[in-house]
Amino acid sequence: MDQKNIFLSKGFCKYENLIDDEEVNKLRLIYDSLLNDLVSTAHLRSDLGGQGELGSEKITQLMRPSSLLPELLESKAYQVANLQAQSLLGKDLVLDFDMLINKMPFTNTATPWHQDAAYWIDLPDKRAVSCWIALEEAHEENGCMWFIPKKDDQIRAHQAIVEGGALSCEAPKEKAVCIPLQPGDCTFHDGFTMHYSKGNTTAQNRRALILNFRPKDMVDLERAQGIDHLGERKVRNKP
Ligand SMILES: O=C(O)CCC(=O)C(=O)O
Repeated sequence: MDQKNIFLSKGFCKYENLIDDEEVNKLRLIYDSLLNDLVSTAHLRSDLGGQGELGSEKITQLMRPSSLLPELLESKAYQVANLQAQSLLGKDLVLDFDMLINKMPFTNTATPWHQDAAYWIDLPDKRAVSCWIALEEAHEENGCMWFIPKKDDQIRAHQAIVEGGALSCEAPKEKAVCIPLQPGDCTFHDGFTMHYSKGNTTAQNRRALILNFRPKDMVDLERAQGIDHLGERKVRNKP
């Protein structure tokens, strides 16, 4: 099966070498400068792992980095990810939002099982795909992605385990598939695909750049309702 058919049947797939080493290195520099800039990024970042103080988050989630650095939108990574997203779900897919999710060394904090669609408003066109790009080798010990093959587009009941933290749902964990990646590789997952990552038990950061794509009409509809992916984390989509 090719990647597109794997994605369409399971709700996720892996792409090797989405971006080359030169692009990985460029993105690492940008990534680190944003992570270390606690002033300009303060309004964009939070702790997906709970309520860590600014700069000492267990899992740093930094939303819309391209709002600070618009040149990211023209970068190779964003361009090729958008093309792949279009090849998976249609030519009308555009970037909805980007984010950085970093797991700091030895923080050992899992990202709980969830479906991304739980964070989003219920849109009439449900096509959406997230591209999770590894900026270093991602493996079980530092928190690579795990997915449960998708059966349908049903949204599960979600709740935040820690107030303000990540949303979580019950998941048939025995079906989970672990997807280790090399730097520059990525996974694509559908908004309804349950996924999770273990904590980072290593001495290095686990840096991932995540780009979410959906039909342009749906992005327009979101914006018209004030959804810009900068607001609080909460359940917006229920069974
Ligand atoms: O990076 C992680 O640990 C979680 C990423 C995630 O949940 C996502 O990309 O939707």
